[in-house]
Amino acid sequence: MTTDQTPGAAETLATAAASGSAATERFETDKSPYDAVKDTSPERVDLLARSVLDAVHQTIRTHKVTYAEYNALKAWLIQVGKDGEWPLFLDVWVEHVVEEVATEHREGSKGTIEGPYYVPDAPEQGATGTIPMREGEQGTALTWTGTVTSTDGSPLAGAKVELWHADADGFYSQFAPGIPEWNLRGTFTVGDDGAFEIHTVQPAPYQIPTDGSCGKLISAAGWHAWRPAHLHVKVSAPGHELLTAQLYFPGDEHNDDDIASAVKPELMLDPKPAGDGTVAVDYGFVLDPVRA
Ligand code: MBD
Ligand code: FE
Repeated sequence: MTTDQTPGAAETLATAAASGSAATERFETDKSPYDAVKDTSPERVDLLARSVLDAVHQTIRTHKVTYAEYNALKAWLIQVGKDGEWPLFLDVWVEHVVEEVATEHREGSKGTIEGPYYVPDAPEQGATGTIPMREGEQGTALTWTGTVTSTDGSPLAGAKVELWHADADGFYSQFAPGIPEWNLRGTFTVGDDGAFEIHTVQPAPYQIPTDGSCGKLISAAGWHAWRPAHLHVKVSAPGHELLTAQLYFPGDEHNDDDIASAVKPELMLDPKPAGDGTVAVDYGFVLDPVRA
């Protein structure tokens, strides 16, 4: 045992490894991914599969990939599955382009990726409420007000704002052990005026787990593992497209080099001191009606 390895650091490593496989288990409980594409034609599958393989073949030819590199890739891909890190890998390095394509027609609020740590049905807090948190939860208290409207400006009564985020140590409840089940996860349902008032704490910058296969890629490539501090939301209302977004904070050193490429200028929250040691911000959402 080395002297610079504190018990706290060791706990952090164990926790990071667990988060990856917890995300895989959660995704596996959802049986709908295949149902949603059951009518996809063989022509479409052929087109997409060939297109991906062509890109791989092209990479090998262009860069003269060796057998040693091919075998290292094979070993690494096997290990990503064993580590349960496919959700992490895909959401960090692929999802942002899927989100871009899926939402390019929208006129309402910009969204961004969901990431691996959403859990549906977080406890209801009403239009004004405090997200579930522990006694003495670390982080500056944040009051967040806003409204949910349609693209024509009308308030969307009954809209839901589902909020989830990491704690000050970068851990998400239900994915890291030792945190109350719904900690920093809540559902806020707006009234007739479309307004909400959410009380939470400001999150800290976040490092994706570095002790598994994704971390191995990051260190082998000389990248970093950081995401800027962020709040995750899903905003929904009847007859409107679901908005999945994240909100960021100006001045975060990782806003310009998010490992997950999920920051957009429209997604900045700029809380101001409220005078009592807390901060406050106003930021609302505009949802696109579902097209006929
Ligand atoms: C996260 O918290 C996250 O938001 C993303 C996109 C990937 C890994 C961890
Ligand atoms: Fe996150």
